[in-house]
Amino acid sequence: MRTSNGALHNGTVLTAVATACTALRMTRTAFITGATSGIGQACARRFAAAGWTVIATGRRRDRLDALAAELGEDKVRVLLLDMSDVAAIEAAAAQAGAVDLLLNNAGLAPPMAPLQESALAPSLAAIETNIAGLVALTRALLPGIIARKGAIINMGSVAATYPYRGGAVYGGTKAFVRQFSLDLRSDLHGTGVRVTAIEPGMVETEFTLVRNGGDQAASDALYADMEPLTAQDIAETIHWVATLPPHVNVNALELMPVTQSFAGFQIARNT
Ligand code: NDP
Ligand code: 8X3
Repeated sequence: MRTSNGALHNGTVLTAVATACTALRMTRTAFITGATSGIGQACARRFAAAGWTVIATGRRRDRLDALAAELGEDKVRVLLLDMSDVAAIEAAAAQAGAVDLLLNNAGLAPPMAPLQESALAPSLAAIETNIAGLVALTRALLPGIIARKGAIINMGSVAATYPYRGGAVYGGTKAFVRQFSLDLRSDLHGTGVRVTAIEPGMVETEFTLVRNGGDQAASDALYADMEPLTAQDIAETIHWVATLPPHVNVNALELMPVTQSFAGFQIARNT
């Protein structure tokens, strides 16, 4: 835009320079938590295939190394990171430097027992990873993300919206993720940073195996005779969200397998 004396408007110049700088930066960097399995691993593959540099994190070193060997050590940087360790999170963020995309994917669910029949430790582990770790990492990486006008994509779940028996803590953590994502958008107003919560239903990964303490038969039974979403479905969706034009923000995106839908309320009767 030109002013009346023909000079380019300062704001327009700055925007043009910023866009040119972004375009000139050959590769973008995605920091992905929980890249050792399931959705995070599929996202690492999807973003690396699209030319991004991926910082792949998780607790299982052998899997991170295998991923780097598969995708190329020039494309994948490996960072061992336990999302329940705030000091380690801050150190990892400092090591990572500025990133264009933070995918807060690492997460887990305690076993599906009603709270009154449950052990406390698995619930606290889920809260530490799904909530505390996510907040700590986001906060630590934000200055670099703001500098790059980047994006944050948080893994929520349909469990944030639709309650089920035995899901109080897991659903509660994902409801936090949804609200945190929306409020963070307000904090970041005017920075150009985009924030999205992705909220899938059933995706066949190691999620149910972990939730059931390694019981493969229980996991197989949950996904038997139906067609769950795949980790690749979610990776494709996340890549789409991340590569929309910079003026478009998807606030929250819920998706389910066609073969999963809703059941009604339950009623405890006097008889
Ligand atoms: P997986 O169990 O296959 O993957 C979970 C990932 O999270 C692993 O890479 C694991 O890495 C990582 N992780 C778990 N705890 C920690 C921790 N303390 N520190 C660091 N990394 C950790 O499950 P999904 O791929 O399905 O799950 C990914 C996300 O998607 C989770 O947030 C989950 O809640 C969410 N989700 C899953 C759905 C599903 O049906 N599968 C549906 C909706 C949402 P490692 O063990 O190596 O540390
Ligand atoms: C897990 C989704 O549908 O298995 O986040 O509860 S579901």
